[in-house]
Amino acid sequence: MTGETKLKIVIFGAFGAGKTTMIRTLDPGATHIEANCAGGTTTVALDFGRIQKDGLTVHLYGTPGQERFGFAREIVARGMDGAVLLIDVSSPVDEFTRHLSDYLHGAQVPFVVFLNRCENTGVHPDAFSGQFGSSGIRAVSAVDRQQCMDALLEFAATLTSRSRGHH
Ligand SMILES: Nc1nc2c(ncn2[C@@H]2O[C@H](COP(=O)(O)OP(=O)(O)OP(=O)(O)O)[C@@H](O)[C@H]2O)c(=O)[nH]1
Ligand SMILES: [Mg+2]
Repeated sequence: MTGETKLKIVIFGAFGAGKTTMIRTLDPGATHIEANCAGGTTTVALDFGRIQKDGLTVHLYGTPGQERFGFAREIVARGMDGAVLLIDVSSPVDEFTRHLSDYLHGAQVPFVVFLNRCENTGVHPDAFSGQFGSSGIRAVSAVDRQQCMDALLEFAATLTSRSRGHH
């Protein structure tokens, strides 16, 4: 066994939840395939970024949040070691986010919930706990590099301890 561990982590979440922003924050050199939409851009295929830390390489993929890009989500999800469900706490949990949560539970992949936009005033991240089964939950802001890095590496560490001995 060599010292290098590679992980594929895929970020899911509804339209505009902040997936692309989070990957850009974690890896300023990340690649994005997007289209213009009202008020900004939307991911039409994927985001890809990379994080390297202490012999660990995380390949980070972002999925499109629009429901009609389900085929792209399936392709991007293949072979993932872990998943992040990103939730915008500034609006109520929608049907599609619940669908993603059910899908990830069914996929039997380790997954964690990141609550986004927690820096906004008047939001109540605590109200979201317990809504996504037994998965871990963490409050972040996709524009805060330190918070995103801590949350992602903490999740990655749970995956490397699970996979130790299998690779
Ligand atoms: N203030 C603040 N704005 C955010 C945060 N995360 C995302 N945004 C903004 O929200 C908008 C949508 O963010 P994106 O990162 O494009 O969202 P997405 O989940 O990739 O969206 P799709 O690819 O369309 O599903 C952008 O204008 C971001 O700048 C955050 O944590 N705080
Ligand atoms: Mg996006």
